[in-house]
Amino acid sequence: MGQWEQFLDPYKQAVNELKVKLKGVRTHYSVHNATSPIEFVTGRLKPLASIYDKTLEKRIPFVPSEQLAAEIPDIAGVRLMCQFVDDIESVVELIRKRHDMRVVEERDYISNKKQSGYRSYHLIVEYPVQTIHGEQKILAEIQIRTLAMNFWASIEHSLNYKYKGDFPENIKTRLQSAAEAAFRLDEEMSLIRNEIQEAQVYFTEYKEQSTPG
Ligand code: 0O2
Repeated sequence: MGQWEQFLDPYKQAVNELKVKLKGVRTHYSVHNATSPIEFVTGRLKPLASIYDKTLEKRIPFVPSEQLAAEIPDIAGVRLMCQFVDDIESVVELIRKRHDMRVVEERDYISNKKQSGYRSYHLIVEYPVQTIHGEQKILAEIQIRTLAMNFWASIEHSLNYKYKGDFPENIKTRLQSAAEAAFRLDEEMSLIRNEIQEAQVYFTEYKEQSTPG
């Protein structure tokens, strides 16, 4: 097996485990008839090509090493989407309290949005993976954002891929105003949060009643 495959294996394991565990949080809320602050969960292993780009940016050798693992803390990445901005703090608190991972860094790009318009809350956690050689603590990045923030970030990410960060002026302006619109959407939804959640409870009960068995 290749050196990279061996190096990345625990990261792959961590992404899978974190996805199962954090999806489990959503299920626990549901069985206790409570509204989950997590709407959905995704995860990915950073592609080797993106790891390579990061090593160039950070001027570090592109070899599997402790230095690379420390400098690129998002090789294992999990994303948690929430319906409302206030849910983000609840999710962060939930993760801070867990005993199966340890938060080592927090970046609040919600209070301090990035120049691009990007908003999200990032946690770097230390997560122990059980390997055949014993326990290995690895770093993973958990990004927590609303559905609106996620929509904006996904679109911007694909455009970024096309323009390599060098956006034409009109696209840059559009993205800035789209980020503003996403921010306002989050604000509007927060104002009618109770109304929305009551409707969702009603809708879930209705679905359960009309499901045979
Ligand atoms: P991918 O494809 O998601 O893996 P640093 O170098 O440590 O100062 P860095 O590495 O940018 O800062 O870390 P940061 O700011 O925590 O951001 C890491 C990840 O957040 C990015 O990973 C993106 O997923 C997301 N992100 C940050 N800024 C933006 C942005 O302006 N637009 C979008 N769409 N996403 C952003 P990667 O490695 O860039 O990409």
